[in-house]
Amino acid sequence: MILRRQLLTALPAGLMLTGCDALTRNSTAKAIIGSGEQATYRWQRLVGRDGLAREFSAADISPVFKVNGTRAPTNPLWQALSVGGFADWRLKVSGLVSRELSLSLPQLRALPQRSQITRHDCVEGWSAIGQWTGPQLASILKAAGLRDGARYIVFLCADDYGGEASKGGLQSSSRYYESIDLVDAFHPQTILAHSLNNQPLSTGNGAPVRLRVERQLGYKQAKYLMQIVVADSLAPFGGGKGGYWPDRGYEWYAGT
Ligand SMILES: Nc1nc2c(c(=O)[nH]1)N[C@H]1C(S)=C(S)[C@@H](COP(=O)(O)O)O[C@H]1N2
Ligand SMILES: [Mo]
Repeated sequence: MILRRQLLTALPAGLMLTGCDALTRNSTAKAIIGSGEQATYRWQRLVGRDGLAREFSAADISPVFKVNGTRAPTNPLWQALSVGGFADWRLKVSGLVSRELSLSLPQLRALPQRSQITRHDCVEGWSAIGQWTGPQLASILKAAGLRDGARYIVFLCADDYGGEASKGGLQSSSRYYESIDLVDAFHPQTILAHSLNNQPLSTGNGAPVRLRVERQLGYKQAKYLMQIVVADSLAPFGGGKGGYWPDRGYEWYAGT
């Protein structure tokens, strides 16, 4: 509280705190607090930032939800699972957990479900609104039990992505992955979605299950999930920056 007060008294008179989200979206406030990812991250964590991403109504749902990045994984294991209707797909949960889990699609569907109509914002300049359904990540993490030292949840995907050079992608293709901190992991709108607009996820949109972490940009929404690792450090994964795009210079904390 002391820290927050000191920060507030540093704000110029006339800038009212109308709500964390309103403030963090306000570019003036952002500029005053500081620029860049670290400042956004610290500010949002400082004020708690447990607010919800905006939810929309069914009438707002985009007629087509664009497919971006990988459109169909070439990984033979994923392809075999897809041919089998994902009956043999299992989501592994490992790392700093008390109990490792291996969850089937029916098991994920048997957990309490959350549905949310949200807007997906890609850094490439397009947005789409869709309804996502699946269990909250929190219920899965509670079932696994986090051990001491747990700081990050890392999502390992089935696809290698090479990127498109014209879009700043590169170079060497490597396995897609992403990661979030525990605040986002236990946020109520953070779900493992198996459905988009009440249909099982299409191949393009990330079948059989993808992450939805609604307060962050498109590239955090990892598709084609295979494994979740609870970790104390991001260093061992990929290039060490916490995600396929963060390894290529994008912000790890991609708050909107
Ligand atoms: N596994 C995986 N997840 C991914 C990507 C990808 O290429 N592979 N692309 C990301 C990007 S940049 C965006 S904008 C969204 C696109 O999701 P969509 O294809 O459902 O629109 O997925 C994100 N998650
Ligand atoms: Mo994106």
